[in-house]
Amino acid sequence: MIEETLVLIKPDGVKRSLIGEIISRFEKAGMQIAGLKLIRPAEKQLNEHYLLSPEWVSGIAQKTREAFAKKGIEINETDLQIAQRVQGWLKDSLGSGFVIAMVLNGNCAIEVVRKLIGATEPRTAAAGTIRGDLSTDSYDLADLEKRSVGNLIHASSSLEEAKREIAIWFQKDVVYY
Ligand code: IDP
Ligand code: MG
Repeated sequence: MIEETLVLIKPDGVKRSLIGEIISRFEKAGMQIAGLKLIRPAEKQLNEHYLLSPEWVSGIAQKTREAFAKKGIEINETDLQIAQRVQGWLKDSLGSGFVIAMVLNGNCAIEVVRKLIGATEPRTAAAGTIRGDLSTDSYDLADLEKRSVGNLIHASSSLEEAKREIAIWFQKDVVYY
């Protein structure tokens, strides 16, 4: 099935001059660029992109609690407090510089792009993936430095997420093939 997905090259990728390298990997895999721009995200876009939905709040809280439990630390915060803290880091990070926003179009674009970018944590992302090849950042270092993990890219992870996110970053100026 031909799909569209939203990809952001985050400020860490733009600052490291990895725009060409990253885009070429998507193109070589057969993705078409259906929309592309270099922008400084507005506060409204940051809030909409990192929306505090109930699913995201409980998911991120659970992940954070589990990570700290492994280190023998119990977190005395509500799920919402944990999620707001992480959301603050995410907004600071995505808002810290210029971002490449693009819509990619292709067969099974959502699944294929997620495969190409690799797992969320670059340290454990497989070699051959964008995150695995181009970064070494890890959750523990990010938590220590009170920031989000620098993993170069955002990509939608479901059809619903793609639809919602494309509308945040692109108006009707997206050109589809
Ligand atoms: P994804 O980007 O692989 O879809 P999500 O779980 O949607 O990962 O998280 C969004 C972003 O939040 C990640 O890309 C990463 O930058 C950051 N992030 C996720 N979990 C953590 C964490 O435990 N510590 C720091 N940053 C995190
Ligand atoms: Mg995600």
